[in-house]
Amino acid sequence: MNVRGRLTAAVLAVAMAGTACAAGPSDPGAGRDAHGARTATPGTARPTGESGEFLVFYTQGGRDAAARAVAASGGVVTGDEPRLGYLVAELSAPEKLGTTPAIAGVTPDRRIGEAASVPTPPPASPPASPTPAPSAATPGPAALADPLSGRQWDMKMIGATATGSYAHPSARGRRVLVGVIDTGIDGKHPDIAPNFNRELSRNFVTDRPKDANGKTFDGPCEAKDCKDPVDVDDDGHGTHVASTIGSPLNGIGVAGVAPEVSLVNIRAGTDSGYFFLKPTLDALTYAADIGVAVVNMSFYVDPWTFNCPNNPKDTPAERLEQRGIIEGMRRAVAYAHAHGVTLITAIGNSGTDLGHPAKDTASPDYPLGAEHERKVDNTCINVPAELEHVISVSAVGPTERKASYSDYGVEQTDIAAPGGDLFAKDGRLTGVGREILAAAPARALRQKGLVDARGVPQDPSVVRECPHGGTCAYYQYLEGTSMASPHAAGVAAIIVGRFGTPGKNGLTMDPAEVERILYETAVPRPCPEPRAYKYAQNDVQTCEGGRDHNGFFGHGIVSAARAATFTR
Ligand SMILES: [Ca+2]
Ligand SMILES: [Ca+2]
Ligand SMILES: [Ca+2]
Repeated sequence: MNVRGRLTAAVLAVAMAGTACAAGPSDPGAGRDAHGARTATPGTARPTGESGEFLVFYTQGGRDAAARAVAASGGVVTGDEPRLGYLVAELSAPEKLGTTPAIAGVTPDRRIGEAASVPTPPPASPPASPTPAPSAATPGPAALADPLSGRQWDMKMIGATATGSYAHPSARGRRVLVGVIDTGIDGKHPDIAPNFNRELSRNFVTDRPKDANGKTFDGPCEAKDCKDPVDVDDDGHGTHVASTIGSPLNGIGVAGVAPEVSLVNIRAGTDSGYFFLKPTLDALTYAADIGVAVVNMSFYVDPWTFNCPNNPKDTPAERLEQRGIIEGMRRAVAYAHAHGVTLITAIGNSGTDLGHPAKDTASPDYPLGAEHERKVDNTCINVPAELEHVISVSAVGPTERKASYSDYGVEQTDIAAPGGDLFAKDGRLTGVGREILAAAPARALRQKGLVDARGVPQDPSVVRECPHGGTCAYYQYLEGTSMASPHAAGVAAIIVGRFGTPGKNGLTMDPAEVERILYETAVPRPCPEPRAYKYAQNDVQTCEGGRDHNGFFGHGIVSAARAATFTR
């Protein structure tokens, strides 16, 4: 799974073995998508298993040649996405397209079968929680700390506090659309609702109960057509990310970096935490088309941690698939960037120097259990973290030490932000308080057994808050570069809020300028001494670069306080 956050202690012990995985969700889009690329003919139900549908990326001017090659291989073109230069096609022998010069990559569209074969789940409508009225009035200084703010060491570190950035009403992200490309957002959570933009939110994913081999994947569908509403997050990852970016200053729960932003759920992740190519492309083009100013991407595109264009250890079809992922995401990111979207991503949780990757043990992660160890080198890339125009964020813990799980490397690390670190410097496992606290959906917590049927938390990572007379809501400690990235996205939103100009649905600003100010306002942090930093017996990571830019912290740790007062 490619969500870049992880659960706390128990999971972490396993994760320390080397892989980056978190608690993950989700699945790619089904049926129609709002922007043109017709996917499959509605009604052509596939029972279970993989779709025979593929995204065929063609080179510039190569559309017709690609279509002819599809036909010659016995395939049928069923759709077209000219913005990103690909055909959707039914193929039975994708590897046959590998020799066509006009074809840049061929990646399966891992859609699912129709809902017919899906067991009907309980109606499970989430408990209605009162939706606070939009925060029309700006809270006075006295109201500027929410009840759980004392636990938010991360916000203190970056100066998102009552005496820091919150003290500047123009630096709270008002009129800035932030797109959360993730597993969804619990739009009814009382500490999300006031800033949740339901109108613009979209879900490009259909739940997939089982994987291609019949193993449980997303599990039973919660919605009757297996398509979750836009205010649902059955994993919790996306809600956590959204809360860190923009939970309101409303007298309950936590507060986000930019507490007046407009949070748009642009869902590309499955309930189970997977982000396949097609919904991710759809999410990026959608964000660009509606005028989103900042997008957070706390994931990598499944099923490959490292995408190798030409690894002799991979089959011809696998090579074509990985080329399609690289090329498709490269085009989608360029499209979004050209439309004014500042793109921010988690760098990854493998503790790997992305300039010197040597092996990948986690791929392919779909179908379940298909991963195997293979050698990789620096021609293989982690997507989207290693793409041009994408700001990659590494994670630090409460001592500002880079967390051992965080990927790094002077080649790809742009900036650092708090993501949590359960391990003290002496290697001791410590309490969840060293992780990031943010909003969590009640239903997801119940399904994971973290909250019991009576609503009582069953794990120290979960905090329940029951405001005077109001409905109880939940918050959860998580850690990962998934949790670091939204801090940077929040600061980017502060910058757009201060310097942006009116655009399509909110303020807009040249992403290159946002990026420049984000780096200029970061607090530089030098490499540790010695540079070969020893986290544990066999875990030595080397920080390259100077004070103003290095492989552990990039340009430094993001600062909401400095962004709030920066003058250009
Ligand atoms: Ca679901
Ligand atoms: Ca709050
Ligand atoms: Ca690299």
